[in-house]
Amino acid sequence: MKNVDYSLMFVTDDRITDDEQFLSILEASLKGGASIIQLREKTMNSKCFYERAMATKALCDRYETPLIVNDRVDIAMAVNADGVHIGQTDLSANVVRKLLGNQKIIGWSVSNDEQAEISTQLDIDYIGLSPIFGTSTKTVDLDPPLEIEGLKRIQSISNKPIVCIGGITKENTASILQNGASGIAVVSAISQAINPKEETEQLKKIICQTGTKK
Ligand code: TZP
Ligand code: MG
Repeated sequence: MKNVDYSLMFVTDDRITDDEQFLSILEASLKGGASIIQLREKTMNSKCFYERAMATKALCDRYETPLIVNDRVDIAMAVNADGVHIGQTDLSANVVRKLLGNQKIIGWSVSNDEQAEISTQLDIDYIGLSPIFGTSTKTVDLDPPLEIEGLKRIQSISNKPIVCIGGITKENTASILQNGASGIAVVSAISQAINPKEETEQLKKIICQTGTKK
């Protein structure tokens, strides 16, 4: 599995603890056209994380949409997810590649030019440019927003597909895609929407109208 559509990544919201509500939002995002799902749980114990990952994988399979797991290579392997997203303080990309093999997706967070430079040497599939704008969804380990200027710079440094995250809404999606990103990753735009399916559809429409870097 590779040749991934990064255009619309829904990153699940770990503030939603109720399983039924969690799965209902996930399914709405899949119905609305999310092209890839990232399961992100920052506080769950391993048992609960695994159970949520199994349920998430089953739903993603039903919609033939790839699933990647944030941070946890063990959970990704346990549920046969399509890959992982790792940050600067997680296992190194080399170690993760050894564990997962060549067919899986590895995303790596980049928050500055130096990390973008390093990313060119790594065996990873995309970089998660973080944060592009201000956000209140992530509160720890958050660098200053890169804004469109930062995206333009990093785009000229990195040879990897760029998926932007942080404070992305319908209003700023087009400018991100017009400045070199291959996709957007959103939490609250979808998870906190009154109608998550409609919101996903609207984001998808903007993405289709604007186009993405391949
Ligand atoms: N990493 C950088 S910003 C962020 C993560 C997980 C949160 C993005 O959430 P939102 O609600 O889309 O701003
Ligand atoms: Mg991480």
